[in-house]
Amino acid sequence: MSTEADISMEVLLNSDNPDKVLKNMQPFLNLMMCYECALMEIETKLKILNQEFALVHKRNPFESIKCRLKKPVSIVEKLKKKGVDITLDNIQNNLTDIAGVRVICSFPEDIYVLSELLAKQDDIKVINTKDYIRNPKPNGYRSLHLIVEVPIFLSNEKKIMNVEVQFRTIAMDFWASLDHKLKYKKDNLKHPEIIAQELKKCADMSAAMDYKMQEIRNMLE
Ligand code: 0O2
Repeated sequence: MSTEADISMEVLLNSDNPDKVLKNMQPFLNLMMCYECALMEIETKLKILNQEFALVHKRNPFESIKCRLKKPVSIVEKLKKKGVDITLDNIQNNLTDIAGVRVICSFPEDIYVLSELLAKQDDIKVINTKDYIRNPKPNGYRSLHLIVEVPIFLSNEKKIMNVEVQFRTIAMDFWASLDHKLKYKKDNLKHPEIIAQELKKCADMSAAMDYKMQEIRNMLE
């Protein structure tokens, strides 16, 4: 049975400005608030680990952390691509990357140390892992992706929310931002395949550099 919120979600399909429509929808805003709280929980957990590492091991396992909520337009696009109706339930049941945290580490080893420490916390449940570092994508993309469930405590309920946590090194992040540009400019390029080949070479070189620098760090320690 369709709820009122689901029906108003249908309005989006015919709207020229889904961002504006969605911003006026309280149930949607409530859901987004929950995802934002989940982001804060994960960010705090990671910052606590960083703080402890700085004191105990005299190093920071991550350099920076970025949190983002998926934009309404991208949510609608992704649901359409999946061929499901645009409803709040479908957002929660079909999309696991509404809340996204990107953790940028200096060294590949730190990615695994940090992700394991996060994963073993007793209020966290890892529901999916994609290791694009041990198994890079054919284009050279490297990152470790975890989908985790984290509880948030509101005034009258506890909710379990999904968060996508992407771990990558500074070099992997630098590469991914350039690759992202290729994705959007592809149609206007004469030879996108040549750029893709060059990017793949860069991905392999920077991965080699990541591991070489890690070896040096380990020798220094
Ligand atoms: P945005 O704007 O970054 O969020 P799924 O989310 O599981 O339905 P998929 O593609 O199987 O879809 O998930 P996957 O492989 O885990 O990738 C999800 C996210 O990883 C992407 O989000 C990107 O952020 C990043 N990513 C994956 N592959 C690549 C790549 O080849 N290059 C770059 N630069 N980033 C990549 P979105 O939704 O695409 O975009």
